[in-house]
Amino acid sequence: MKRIVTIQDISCVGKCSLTVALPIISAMGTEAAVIPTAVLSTHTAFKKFTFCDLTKEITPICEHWKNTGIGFDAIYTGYLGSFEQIELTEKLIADFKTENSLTLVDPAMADGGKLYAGFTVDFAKRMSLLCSKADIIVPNITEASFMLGVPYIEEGYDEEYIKDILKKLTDLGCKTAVLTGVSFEKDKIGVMSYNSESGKYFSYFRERIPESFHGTGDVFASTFLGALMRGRSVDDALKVATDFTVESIKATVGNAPDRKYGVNFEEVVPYLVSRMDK
Ligand code: PXL
Repeated sequence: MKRIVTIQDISCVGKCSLTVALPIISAMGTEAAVIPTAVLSTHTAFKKFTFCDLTKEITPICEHWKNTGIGFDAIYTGYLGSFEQIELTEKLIADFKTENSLTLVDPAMADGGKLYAGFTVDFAKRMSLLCSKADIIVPNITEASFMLGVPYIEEGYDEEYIKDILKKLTDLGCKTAVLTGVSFEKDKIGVMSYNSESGKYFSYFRERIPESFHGTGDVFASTFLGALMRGRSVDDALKVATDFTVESIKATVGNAPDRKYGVNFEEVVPYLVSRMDK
């Protein structure tokens, strides 16, 4: 069985970061080791939340693993709360990346044209340096815009615009860039990717569900990695991740107290598992 390590916070309620990554990657048949960067009572979109920083644990955890000879088939980075955590994540990659392993960076820090609470434009620039060390990155259009220092365009862009953003993202240094939340037609939304080695673009769209929920970026990234670890190609893994995210949103519409509480991905885990068997 493959083993990945994911570094991000644990928000106790709100279905994002580790409470999404762990169940999804496990259900898909890969061991998920974790480095929890902080414990929060909820994610930061709630009005109030408790916060316990775990930055000082990161180095001792990594040292123990190195001394024990523990290795990983992939390193998956998510929400990181500080410049120091980005630096330690770069060290994690330098220490544990091997020829055969994959580094997936989800620069989770913004959506809908806005940075999440507590982040700055300088932080987004710093995150772009972490992206340069990845094999694959999976920003949404807001995150990509902040990292590249270009204005965020909500709608009305064309394929050339997205292709240009993707190319600029790979120019940061990663092999493949995936942009989520891409929409060229009002009733469709999906992903577009660019592989800088082959020069090939790929896109996959589904029907737009006119509601948005917190944590869907984490559902997408976790599923994408889960599918890659099960040997799927990048294009196929993007389809699996997009479909599972859509099915999770569908399971939530009309059944959620508030968009902050995330999506009911748990209800569609059987669909995901059956898709992995095919
Ligand atoms: O899913 C993104 C995320 C993860 N972790 C924390 C967050 C957010 C988004 O707001 O606040 C703590």
